[in-house]
Amino acid sequence: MSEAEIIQFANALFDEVDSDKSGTVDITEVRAAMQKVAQAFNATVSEEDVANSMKTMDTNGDGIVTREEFLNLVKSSFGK
Ligand SMILES: [Ca+2]
Repeated sequence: MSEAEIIQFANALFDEVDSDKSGTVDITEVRAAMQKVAQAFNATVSEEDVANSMKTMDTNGDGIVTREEFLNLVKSSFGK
């Protein structure tokens, strides 16, 4: 994937997780998204899993994940 494709992918993913379209993702939305994915695999998500994911994405630790934080995470995970 090129960087432009990665950004496009990350933006689409963020929009899906940001179910109330507030422009930020909070722990409720992270939990809902993770549960949706887990259900598809017939797995369960613990509060610890949710908290860990939140900690990874919320790089400045203010309790919400901005689009910028999310894009940076995806870029550092899949980019160069
Ligand atoms: Ca944050």
